[in-house]
Amino acid sequence: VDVSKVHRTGYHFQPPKNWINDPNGPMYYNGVYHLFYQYNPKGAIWGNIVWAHSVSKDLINWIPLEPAIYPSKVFDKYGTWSGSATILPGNKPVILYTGIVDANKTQVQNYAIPANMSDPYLRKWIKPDNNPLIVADKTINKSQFRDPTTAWMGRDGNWRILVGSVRNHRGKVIMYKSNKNFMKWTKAKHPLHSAPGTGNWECPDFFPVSLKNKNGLDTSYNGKDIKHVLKVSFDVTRFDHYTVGTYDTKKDKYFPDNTSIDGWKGLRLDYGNYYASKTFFDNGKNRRILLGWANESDTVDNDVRKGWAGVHPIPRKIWLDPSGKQLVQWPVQELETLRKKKVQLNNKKLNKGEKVEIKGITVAQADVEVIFSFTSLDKAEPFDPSWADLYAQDVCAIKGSTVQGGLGPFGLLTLASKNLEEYTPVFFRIFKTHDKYKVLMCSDASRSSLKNETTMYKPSFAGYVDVDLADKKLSLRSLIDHSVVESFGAGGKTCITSRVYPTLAIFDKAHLFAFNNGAERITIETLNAWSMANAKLH
Ligand code: DQQ
Repeated sequence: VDVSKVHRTGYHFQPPKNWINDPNGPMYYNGVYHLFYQYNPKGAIWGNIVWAHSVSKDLINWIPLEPAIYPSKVFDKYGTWSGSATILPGNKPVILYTGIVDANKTQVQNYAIPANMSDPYLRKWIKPDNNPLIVADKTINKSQFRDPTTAWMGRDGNWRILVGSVRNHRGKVIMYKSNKNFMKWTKAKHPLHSAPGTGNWECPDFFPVSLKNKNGLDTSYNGKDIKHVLKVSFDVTRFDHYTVGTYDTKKDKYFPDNTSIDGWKGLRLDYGNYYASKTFFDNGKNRRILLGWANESDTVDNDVRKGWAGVHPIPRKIWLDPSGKQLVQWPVQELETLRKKKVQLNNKKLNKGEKVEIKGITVAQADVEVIFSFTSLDKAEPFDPSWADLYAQDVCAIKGSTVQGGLGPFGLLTLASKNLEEYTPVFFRIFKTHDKYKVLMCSDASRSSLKNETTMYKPSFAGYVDVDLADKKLSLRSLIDHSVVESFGAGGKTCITSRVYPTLAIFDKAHLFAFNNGAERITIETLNAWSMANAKLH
């Protein structure tokens, strides 16, 4: 087998070769979606970073263009790092990005504008000579000062942006304000928000969400019946953490709600391999879209051998759950245009220890949606109080898919070899605490590959699912794509992306099962699974 091909994705975004990381400056402009991303034109490891550029009509099929922004000026000679796009009044897009100006990684914030507004793809970008727009003052650590957000306009008519930073382990988002011309930025009196002991905050994202419906809101929108979300990528945990809260426009500060834990133990956009994400408002379909990055979990040597590293998860629509406590995410509907052959299962019972194989589709490249049900919660296992301090991931490592339980584990065995030498289970397990139930969702890579190079990362990713079990149902959707298993629990309340590298469960040697390993009988109410066509990625 050709190592460069066997784990490549069929419909998750990746360029033909080399290293990719963060999505940058996503926007919908004149009917076209723009995706820029951190890219190394020279190899499969991080370095030589430029803003590669692809455009799309549907967020799934992409047309590659030349890099839009690359080091060329004194204010970005050592790197063009992450940033965001803002569409200014008069329909004028502008990009803010971080330039690296010296070998000490000194960071400044620059802007770029389209060279030719009549080019529908906006291929060429100009970096005017009045850059940089923002440099760090003496109070700021200038090598931890990056990733400007999309700007929003306050009621006073001034623009505001955030830049991620840290001081004495306190992560923070520093706010800058500019008048209408977008060119004159001054630091606000206070950071919009900060939290002790969280380390450097990368790739901040700050946006309003509706309390009324699933529609997205323009980033500058402010009014009744909304909440704000602050997402930051924690350099130390390598997860994208967020809180839901209130933006106090008088104090120009953000206050997380008391239902949102502010820090490492808080909510994550994805409980797996997902980082440096960014949203944008799609005014074509009135929705907010989330883009992210899933790094490899293989060794650097293997990345170099295969000649590529990094993929982007499927763009997700994102909105506030009616409870107001968390976000919900779902793959954009356009993904469904890739669905080909379909198989279906209805009302299939699974007793303890039973599994059923899903056959007849290309299960190494598939979209699977399933609804499980059960008749009683009585058999739920007690939640060990000593686990309260653990991360969900640690509980999943203790209570894996083969550890028999009461209510669960049940779910899917993805990218499985025929005799289960390899498999990546995605499953639920329901626990009972003193007064309620706790639903654990796992995407466990620990048995995903027979390759056991010591540095290969095979984590038992997991998160809890805050779901009402009154109807005794749990749904799961998994997007399987050779080395990606991207899963959505309970309609997108908990999401987990895993990167896995099977050696046997590849192409048509891969198998897919639904299983139950709990004492309570589980019913597959319906399972729909589709072969997925290749997306046009390059
Ligand atoms: N990646 C970029 C930085 C950002 C980091 C550099 C996050 O701007 O902080 O490639 O992955």
